[in-house]
Amino acid sequence: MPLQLWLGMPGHLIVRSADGVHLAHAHGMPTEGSALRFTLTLPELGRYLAWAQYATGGRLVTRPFTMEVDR
Ligand SMILES: [Cu+2]
Repeated sequence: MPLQLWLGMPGHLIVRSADGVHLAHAHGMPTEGSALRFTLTLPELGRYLAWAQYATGGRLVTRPFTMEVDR
């Protein structure tokens, strides 16, 4: 399903370090098909909690995930 703009952007990403010290926000750029690409520079290696948010089919979708930054 095609992406729709949400708050003026095709996608939003909130990333928080596991210890809560760092918080980052990035906007997604559309790619081929319905994928989103986020570019983000994080201050430290380690585990981060993330939430990607986008709109499609007339509804808002929030996808939580964790990621391990090791390089
Ligand atoms: Cu945003």
